[in-house]
Amino acid sequence: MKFSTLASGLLSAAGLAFAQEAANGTISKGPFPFDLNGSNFTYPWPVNVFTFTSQQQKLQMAYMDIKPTCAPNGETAVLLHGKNFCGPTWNSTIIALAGAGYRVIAPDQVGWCKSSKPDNYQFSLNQLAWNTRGLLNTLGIGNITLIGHSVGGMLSTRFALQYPSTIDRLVLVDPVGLEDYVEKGVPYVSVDDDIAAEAAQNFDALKAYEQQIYYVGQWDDSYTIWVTMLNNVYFGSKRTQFLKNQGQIVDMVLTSSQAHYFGDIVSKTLLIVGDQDKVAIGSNWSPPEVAAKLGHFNVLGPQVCAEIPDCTLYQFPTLGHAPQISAPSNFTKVVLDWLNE
Ligand SMILES: *[C@@H]1O[C@H](CO)[C@@H](O)[C@H](O)[C@H]1NC(C)=O
Ligand SMILES: *[C@@H]1O[C@H](CO)[C@@H](O)[C@H](O)[C@H]1NC(C)=O
Ligand SMILES: *[C@@H]1O[C@H](CO)[C@@H](O)[C@H](O)[C@H]1NC(C)=O
Ligand SMILES: *[C@@H]1O[C@H](CO)[C@@H](O)[C@H](O)[C@H]1NC(C)=O
Ligand SMILES: *[C@@H]1O[C@H](CO)[C@@H](O)[C@H](O)[C@H]1NC(C)=O
Ligand SMILES: CC(=O)N[C@H]1CO[C@H](CO)[C@@H](O)[C@@H]1O
Repeated sequence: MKFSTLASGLLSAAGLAFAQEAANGTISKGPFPFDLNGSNFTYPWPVNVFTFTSQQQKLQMAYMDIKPTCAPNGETAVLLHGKNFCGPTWNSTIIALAGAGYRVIAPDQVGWCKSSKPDNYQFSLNQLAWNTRGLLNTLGIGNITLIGHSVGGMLSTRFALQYPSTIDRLVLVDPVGLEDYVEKGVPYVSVDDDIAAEAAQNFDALKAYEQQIYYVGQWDDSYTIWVTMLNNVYFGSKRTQFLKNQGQIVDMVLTSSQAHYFGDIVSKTLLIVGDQDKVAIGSNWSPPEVAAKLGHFNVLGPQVCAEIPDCTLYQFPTLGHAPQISAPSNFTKVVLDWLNE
């Protein structure tokens, strides 16, 4: 019913149709090749593909669509991954939400994982939100609980601003861009430099970064699968396009700050941060005095939550950038307790 309201709105009111403009495409349930668009990771649920036209080309977004594993509550949760992640990194969150009656949609964004890696694409948060809203429209899904992590949290912020009437609740998990990196002094580096940095990545470098930044120096064997999944895309069949897309995405995050819009979010919001999180785009190429100012999630969490009109803050004192991976049961409890309020 919620979707028919949305759809009739789309058809009846030109103004709303414009406000709701989104990708329009088709769904395929495969079967797909083992290596789908450069990722050979076996996803924990079946992969479907949304095909749509964007920027004069056919593109595919891969996604998982998980049914509730208990009595359905009629609601849909949409989970947006971060830069070094894919839909499956939400594994434990998906299990918990489906177990609480939610239908769960976990897409891979264009430029990541099992989705298209276009040679020529103008990445923007607005464009990725347009793609994702189109997938949901095509599935007949109106209102959602939107949960985004890291770059996916920044994207969720943009999504909530762009399609406010389709958001029931918003959960931001260690989102990047709680601060405007450029405003704080991060020097601009070119997309070419960003691509070169992507090309220098390998398993050991990814693991070392994740250990230091995501897991506060700790390592658990259960984290290794996510480094392997990511590294196999870096060295997979779409390596060249992937490096370019990821470089473009770094540029997008640097140059598309949403930090000045938090006051405009109308959705009921839960902001979850790990107080030890230090992630900041550009901190590794900024002068030390600039880098020292960046990525203080323990300060940024309270500051940003005070700007969002209807915000609840949850801080994990001992955790870093990925609480849904490092403390999955604590994380899902915080999310479900808030959703059930
Ligand atoms: C989406 O595309 C299909 C096929 O071209 C068309 O029939 C349908 O009207 C479009 N829907 C919207 C909402 O634009
Ligand atoms: C997802 O979680 C389940 C339950 O803990 C586990 O059995 C499975 O291996 C996990 N899958 C991935 C890809 O992590
Ligand atoms: C979506 O949810 C919001 C918040 O609960 C509500 O204001 C809005 O009317 C709903 N939209 C639709 C299309 O059901
Ligand atoms: C997946 O891709 C990576 C990178 O190309 C490769 O090293 C690995 O062997 C592949 N895995 C399988 C199971 O084919
Ligand atoms: C997770 O919850 C348990 C049980 O309440 C608690 O002992 C533990 O400190 C929590 N861990 C984190 C990282 O919050
Ligand atoms: C750009 C690209 O290679 N896209 C492919 C992604 O996977 C789908 C499904 O197999 C293919 O149809 C696309 O060609």
